[in-house]
Amino acid sequence: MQLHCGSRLLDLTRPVVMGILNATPDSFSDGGSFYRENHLIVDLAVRKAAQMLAEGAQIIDVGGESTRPGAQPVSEQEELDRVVPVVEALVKELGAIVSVDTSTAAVMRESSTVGAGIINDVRALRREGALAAAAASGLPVCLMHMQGEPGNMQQRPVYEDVMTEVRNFLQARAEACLAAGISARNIILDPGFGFGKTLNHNLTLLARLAELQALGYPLLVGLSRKSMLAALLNRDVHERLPGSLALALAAAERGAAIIRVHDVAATVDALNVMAAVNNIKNN
Ligand code: 7PJ
Repeated sequence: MQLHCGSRLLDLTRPVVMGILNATPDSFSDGGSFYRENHLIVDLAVRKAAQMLAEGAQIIDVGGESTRPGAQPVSEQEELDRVVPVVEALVKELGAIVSVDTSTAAVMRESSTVGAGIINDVRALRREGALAAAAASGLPVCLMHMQGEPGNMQQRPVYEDVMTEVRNFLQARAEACLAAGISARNIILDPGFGFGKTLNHNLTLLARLAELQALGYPLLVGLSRKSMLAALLNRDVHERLPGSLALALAAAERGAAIIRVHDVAATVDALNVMAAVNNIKNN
């Protein structure tokens, strides 16, 4: 299985790591890293991305909107100013496969113009103009499930049957993409860990991830440092690496194709060890 990410090919025969690059002043675990006196320094972002690529990341995910619970919304212009120069620099200077973490049509359009390779939308292309912008880009799209909006999603998440509801939502969004002219081989699905989910919802979705694989699209998971680890282990955000690795491996064992993480080197090591074990098992 291969994804055509603009001019780059991404091989998904084995799980790959997507490194997180937050071009935000306020993300929950590493916001503001590339800001000095309130100004985004593109070069600092390029250096961080270069390090993640050297550690084995195959994709760099650039986001300009913090979606942590309760985060402030960002204007379209502000998001463009944060994201587009970073995407452009990563493509030009590093030749990286860049995914752009956005729900905003204009950001999708301008990012694809400067060489983005994947559109990653936590709102699954439900915002006005997003479906058309994504279709016009010709790029692969990641459709994520979220209950509610970042401002209210963790207040009281309720499902009758979380697995069925997430699966039906993702299937319906994939069908909307097909109807809008997006090719089936350009669709990636994501259950959206932590986006309107209790600990139990998250664990159920992870334990039963293989059922989502049955929809026939590659799966992306974002579990890195998420608050489900606070609920499980009572750890601060910078003490969540061991827990994040366990979640990454659990997801990879259940068929996740793309693992979105902050800690690239450690995750690549863990996946390589898992692959070595599975290689023997399958012989
Ligand atoms: C996710 C994401 C995720 C996808 C964020 C964080 C919050 N995109 N963007 N999946 N999470 N596709 O990193 O904790 O889980 S932002």
